[in-house]
Amino acid sequence: MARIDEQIENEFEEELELEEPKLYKVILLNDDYTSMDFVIIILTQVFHQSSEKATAVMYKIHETGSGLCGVYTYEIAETKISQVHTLAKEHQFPLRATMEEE
Ligand code: TYC
Repeated sequence: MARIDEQIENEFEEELELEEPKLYKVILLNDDYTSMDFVIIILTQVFHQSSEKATAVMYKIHETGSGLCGVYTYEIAETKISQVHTLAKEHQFPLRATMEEE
């Protein structure tokens, strides 16, 4: 029965293109030059984190080398990464972000 339900669901999904999109983690990397305040600004402005959460994530990155900023579909993750790199370049910081499939 479960097999038939699954088959019917698959047929519907194929017809309606309802497959869940893949999700990607956007990860910020530590470096020795970007200021802590700038990283907190990035986490609040680009990733919409509260200042408490942004501060905790910034220290996690500082202490362990990397940290999770958010989880998005591919295009949104790519846009966030490009915003981070553009803002970092404008402020002359070497801050880098990357993504990993969930
Ligand atoms: N390590 C940096 C410093 O000591 C702070 C920092 C935190 C840099 C997180 C990048 O993604 C980063 N100023």
